[in-house]
Amino acid sequence: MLGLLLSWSKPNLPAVSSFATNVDTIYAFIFWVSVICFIAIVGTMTYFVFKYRRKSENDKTPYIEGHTPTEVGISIGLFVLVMGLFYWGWVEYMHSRTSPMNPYEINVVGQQWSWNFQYANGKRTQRNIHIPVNTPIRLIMTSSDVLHSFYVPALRLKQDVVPGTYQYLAFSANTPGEYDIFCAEFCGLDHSAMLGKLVVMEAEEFADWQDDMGKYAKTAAAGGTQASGKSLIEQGRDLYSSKTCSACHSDDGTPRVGPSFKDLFGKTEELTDGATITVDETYIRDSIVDPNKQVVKGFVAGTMPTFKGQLNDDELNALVAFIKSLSK
Ligand code: HEC
Ligand SMILES: [Cu+2]
Repeated sequence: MLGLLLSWSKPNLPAVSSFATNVDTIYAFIFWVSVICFIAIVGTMTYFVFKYRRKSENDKTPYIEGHTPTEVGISIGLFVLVMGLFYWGWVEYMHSRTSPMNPYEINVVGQQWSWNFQYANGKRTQRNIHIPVNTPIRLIMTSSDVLHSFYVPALRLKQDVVPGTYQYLAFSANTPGEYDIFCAEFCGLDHSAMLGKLVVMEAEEFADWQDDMGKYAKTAAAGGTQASGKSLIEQGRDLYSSKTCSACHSDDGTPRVGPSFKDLFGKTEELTDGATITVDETYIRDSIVDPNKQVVKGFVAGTMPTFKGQLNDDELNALVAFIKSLSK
């Protein structure tokens, strides 16, 4: 019975994560609660319209007093129901925003009008993102121009990306195949063409695909895939020297003009205004493009020049990946 009700209200879409299945269950539950409430309310109303209709000219409406136990019961019952639904939805939502230990990370940059993906080994793809099956994935997402929204119906996941900051999504996909990606935020002329595929591959197939830089580099001209030959961390290390970060920041704990990058990621940083902050990707990015926003305790604001406009999103992603790699 329950299964039948569930399947009736199921969207006609593949569900390729446990998250997607749970979202469908919550959706079905809310749908059937609404149906039951609709029938109960409209049914009672219709019944009352007949039962208490005016039957003769001198019919007088009886004086009806409130019934406290019923009123309190309905209020508490609905409160419990609604808070229960909120809790159920919240728990599932948190699953999609917090990732398990050591996820496979991919950088996503939305851009008018395509999605760009950068993998740990430096490989890049446009439009299509490739991931291994049954592996925790974490997307570190941003936009290089306007608001976009990364939407994968098969995962039941949607996340807006905002220029200048990072958003995150965590999931794992359990069925190999190709699934649609849409941009769900009107972002300009070719918004409706901002399409792509989530390509879920068997783990070995994915490893081969990822290592195969040459073959995919050749398709770059066709708008397919590009490769730089260097891993994201190596690209970050190059920028660390070429952009003079190394003059003020060491990678081994030695104090210089600025704090060392060693063990920076994940640590609790004290700021000059007395606040503390846990160092994540967004904090590192902010520190680079807007150094005076959060000044580390014991250092002088204004010492670090801003790198705003001098580093593009790919370069910032590489620097963040490099700094993260010094904390493992
Ligand atoms: C002229 C010296 C100087 C240069 C060059 C410099 N920084 Fe800094 N940086 C500082 C100082 C001083 C601080 C601490 C004060 C603050 O937070 O602004 C800092 C803070 C930071 C922080 C926060 C560190 C923490 O412990 O919380 C990060 C991240 C950072 N810099 C990244 C970079 C990157 C990446 C580059 C190169 C693109 C760079 N910096 C170039 C001087 C510098
Ligand atoms: Cu878009």
